[in-house]
Amino acid sequence: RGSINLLPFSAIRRNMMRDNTFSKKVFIKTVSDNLKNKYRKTIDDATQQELYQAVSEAVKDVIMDEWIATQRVMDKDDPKVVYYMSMEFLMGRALGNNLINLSAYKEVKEALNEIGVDINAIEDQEPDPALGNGGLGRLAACFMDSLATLGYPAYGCGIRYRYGMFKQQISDGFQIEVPDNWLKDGYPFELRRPEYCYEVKFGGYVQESTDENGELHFEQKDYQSVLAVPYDMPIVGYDNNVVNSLMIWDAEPKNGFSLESFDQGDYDKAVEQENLARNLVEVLYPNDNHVKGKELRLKQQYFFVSASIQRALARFKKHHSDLKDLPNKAVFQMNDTHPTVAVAELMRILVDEEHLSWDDAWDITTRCVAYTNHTIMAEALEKWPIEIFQRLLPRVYQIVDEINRRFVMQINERYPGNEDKVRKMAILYDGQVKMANMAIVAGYSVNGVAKLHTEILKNQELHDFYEMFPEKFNNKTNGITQRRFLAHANPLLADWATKKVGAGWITDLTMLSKLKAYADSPVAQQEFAEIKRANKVRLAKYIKEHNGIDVNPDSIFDVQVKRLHEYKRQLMNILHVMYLYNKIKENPSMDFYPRTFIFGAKAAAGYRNAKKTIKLINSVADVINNDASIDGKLKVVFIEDYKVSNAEIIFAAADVSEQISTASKEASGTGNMKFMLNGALTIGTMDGANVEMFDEVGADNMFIFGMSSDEVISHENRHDYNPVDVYNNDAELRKVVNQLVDGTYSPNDHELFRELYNSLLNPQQGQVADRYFILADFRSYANAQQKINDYYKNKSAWRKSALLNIAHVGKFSSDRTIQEYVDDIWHLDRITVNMAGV
Ligand code: 6GP
Repeated sequence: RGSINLLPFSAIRRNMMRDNTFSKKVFIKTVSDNLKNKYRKTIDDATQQELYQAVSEAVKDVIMDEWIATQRVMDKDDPKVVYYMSMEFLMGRALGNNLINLSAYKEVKEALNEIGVDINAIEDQEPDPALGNGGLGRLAACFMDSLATLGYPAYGCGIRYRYGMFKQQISDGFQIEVPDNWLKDGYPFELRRPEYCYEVKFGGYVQESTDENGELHFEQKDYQSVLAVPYDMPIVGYDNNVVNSLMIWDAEPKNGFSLESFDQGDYDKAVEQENLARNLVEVLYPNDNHVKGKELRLKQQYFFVSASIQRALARFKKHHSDLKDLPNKAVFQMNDTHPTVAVAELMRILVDEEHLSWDDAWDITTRCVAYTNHTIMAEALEKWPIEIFQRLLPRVYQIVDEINRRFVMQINERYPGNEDKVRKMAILYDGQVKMANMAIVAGYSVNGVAKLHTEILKNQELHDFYEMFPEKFNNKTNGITQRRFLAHANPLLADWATKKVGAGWITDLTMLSKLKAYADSPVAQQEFAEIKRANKVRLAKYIKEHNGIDVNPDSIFDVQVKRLHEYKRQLMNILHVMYLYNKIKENPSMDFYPRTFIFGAKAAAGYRNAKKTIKLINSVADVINNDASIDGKLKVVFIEDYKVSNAEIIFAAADVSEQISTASKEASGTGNMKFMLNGALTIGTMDGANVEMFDEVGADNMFIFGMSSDEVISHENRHDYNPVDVYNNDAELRKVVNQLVDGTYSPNDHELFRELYNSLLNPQQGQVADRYFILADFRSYANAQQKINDYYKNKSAWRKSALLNIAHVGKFSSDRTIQEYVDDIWHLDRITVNMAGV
């Protein structure tokens, strides 16, 4: 074993190796033992699902050793830990990713191959755990991957929703939401940890009492409570033996029927506690960049935050007795305002349970919590009616009230008599608890997620706070993990890159800059083109299987995949498709490179315009795809149930990446980076991280169009944008907009798309016409699209640009982002996990 420890091989090899060669035999033996013990089956009669479970158990066996070793190091070294608190973790499938990070993917693939098992089919058996909506949740998942890979001690803290994001079905062109029971077959990569249960209390009232020393005590009485039970998921670092944990909390009734309640004869209350536990973690709220102040959601927030902080403090106390050391050992990063109640909960525990003075508790808390803002969309700002907050969390509310009282004093000191400042900045105002304000007041760091976004926060949205606390504000441009989105998603390109520049890019994405040397090489261009084509064939096959549509892999694959939201402007994209279709019909011989427009997007269940946009895309697809007269030049595909697992296939196959949000609205975007990594060229606005992509890759390799964020914001402030003018002055655009309501795409119901039409031209009460400047930007969008058409014909130029995109993607690794968080905010030390002797 001694010699094996010297080898730079992953753990799976160590376990499954004999004489320095990977023992496929041992691996297969493990799999078949698992099948026998779990199902009383052999490899030959096992189902694919059973094989998936058995393979996963074999892989888990390897992970467990590293997980134990990592925990041992954490116990021994007692390093500072980041707790990444997030309502959402959009992890995607684990099996393939774990194998990649154990650097055992190829070996296992071959081993399975030898017994006639296709690893892709096995991977497809895994549910795609969608415990998140979109960008915010996926970012959290990328961060977990990078933290482990860089060797930083971290816990993800979240909720184990029984039902994550719904499964999307398309029926007659409409979205239907179907529950996604991801746990139904059992999830092999989770570990129930009943030994770390905590009680979380809701409701009741606060009883005040004075002890013999005259000290005040506060006790929550007559409450309902649940037991929070954590499930840990391993987060495997890349080839470094580090395995961090994602702890997601399940809720269970405290002890079935609580005895105390029975003593009081309060049967109803016992039943309520049962129901509370059942409902609490039942389902993820399916809104992206939007909140509705639902009581159950506040319960979810407090539930996972309270449990996570209790577990963090218990860990801390194993090594320390003085809570003043907490900021040296723990930092709580709040992923948007959703976990902001952490501020008050930590204060409550320090003051009520640990008996610290308010000032000491505040000093500790404000050195332990930090806040990330992910959006400036007003509808995403969390505000809770005081009535709900106080009823649900009576003691926590008192603490918020005191934090607010002291902060308002501070505002008054700094701006005497300025009620406007109080109105804008107070935590409690107008009968509401404003979570962002609490996060900023308590957090020692406030960060945006791209340069432009952070500037907008400082200069507009959060300007008052910036003036008061400039030192808190900082930028952390988002990133993505290349392990999932290149190594796993695009093995052909990954191997090719490794051949050209070595494997270093897997943990240092800037190494891809060496590809610049190949950008002009005809051979490299050709190789890249073949890989892209193979990936397009793979996606075409997926589309054929799932949508029944034939698409031409030699057409331009033009892709917009992301949540459906008006500010992301899928509507502009499909209007432009309608516009192209009109042009082709009018002039069949016009110069036009065949194009396949691919969409994928889930809409929040209650978001009417978003759902209508999905229907519109499908209706346009129906008409265009069935029109033989255009000779297949134009195709439109809406991919059902867009999720992490099919995203991986989609990014790899894209030629054109649509990043067309109204400037200033997309805080960063991360899909944009995944496309770039896979050699797609971006058509986009100067919004979010597009701006920084532009800085990296330059105007020659990206198609920028549309109004700047300054222009958008100034129109918004001056209320001087009138889409009717644009409509009147552009006949082609007018025709397209009219087609929304003339039956071209809805012959049986001309009114079907009236709401979309109205959103552009006839605002209903309380709305703004074309709030997202679709008509304003349309012409410049169409022009940029025309440039793409022309440029693509120049194969060598296009491929060169694609290669240059890949070569300049280095900055957008989440490894870089995490290193910045560590340097500027978290101040963590790396751990080293040595498997010698394990
Ligand atoms: C998203 C932003 O919309 C997106 O631009 C960004 O890349 C992502 O967060 C990660 O930072 N925001 C959300 O998903 C959200 O719900 C509250 O914000």
